[in-house]
Amino acid sequence: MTRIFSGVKPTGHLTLGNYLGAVRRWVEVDQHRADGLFSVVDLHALTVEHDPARVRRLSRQAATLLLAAGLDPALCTVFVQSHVDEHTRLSYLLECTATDGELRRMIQYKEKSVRALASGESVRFSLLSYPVLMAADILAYRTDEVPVGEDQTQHVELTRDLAVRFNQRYGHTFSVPKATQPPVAARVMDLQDPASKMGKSHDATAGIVYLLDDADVVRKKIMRAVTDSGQEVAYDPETKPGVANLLEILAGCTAQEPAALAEAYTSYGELKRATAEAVIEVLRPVRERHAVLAADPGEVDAVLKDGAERARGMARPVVDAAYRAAGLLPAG
Ligand code: AQP
Repeated sequence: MTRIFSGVKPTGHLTLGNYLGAVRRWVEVDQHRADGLFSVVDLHALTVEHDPARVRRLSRQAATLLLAAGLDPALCTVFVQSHVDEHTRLSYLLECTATDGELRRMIQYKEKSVRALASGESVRFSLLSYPVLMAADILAYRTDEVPVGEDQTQHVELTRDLAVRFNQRYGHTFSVPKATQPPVAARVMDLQDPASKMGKSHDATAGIVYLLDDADVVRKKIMRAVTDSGQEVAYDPETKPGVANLLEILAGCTAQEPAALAEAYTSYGELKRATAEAVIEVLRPVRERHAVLAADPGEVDAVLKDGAERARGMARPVVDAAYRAAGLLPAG
């Protein structure tokens, strides 16, 4: 059976970008057709300045939202990354496989190190090494597919390179995974800045729709979205990035084609209204289930405990095999 791994990092409240680019597909497609592992990758949230209490809160909220969105523990494994030691155990071996040069080429490292320095913070070493930990997250499960938004494809490429290199050096140990993307909305853009990705850790929030925003807030954010010059509704990401983003969001919510949808609207106002209502309808059940689950944190904890045990059982033999292959003496 195909093995799938993917995750969200608790660096902020989950966004519409996370949902349309990743989570929705995990729920509607991936958990039904494959052996899926879906993780709150909390160690990745420590690569930038963080407040421990906030990371803890956001980790619980992210796990609750994954379940509220429809991940079913009877069909897949939902767990928190730091509960399974195998990820960090394997990460070191992969640090011994990766090169300094290839990590410095990672776009996210370049962007986030500039952001950290601009706000007077130092750049943590883990910001450079985190794609290696992400590779460990994936390779520890002999993963075949990694369903992610477009922003993560470079990291999955690195993961493939590390798997191939390790296998060539030490004998076949890892599956070589591939990234998969949704047909639309693989890169949802910020509503106030259609040149930037909608990211949950970004400071300016007016252009970001969060999964837990209520209907009025969603409506306001979408009605105030930046559009483009001209008045014609057309799907052209190059010359009309704001309108194209709205069409992608609407297409993602209604399972239609952005170019075909463009023909149905004659004004930006009409398109915004339709997009806002579609988003509100998609998020409504998620918010409602989240409220029920959040009232019973014990149930979420039980799912995470069970998920971590299952994940550990899958990762342990793979990581042990990697340790032996690399020449480390078995503990006996
Ligand atoms: N805007 C997006 N459009 C489509 N997919 C997206 N994803 C994230 N943003 C978009 C996908 O959601 C999954 C989890 O994302 P993440 O937690 O790794 O990253 P983030 O939400 O982008 O959070 P940050 O902290 O703001 O991250 P940076 O600044 O690193 O981008 C992934 O599959 C991701 O592709």
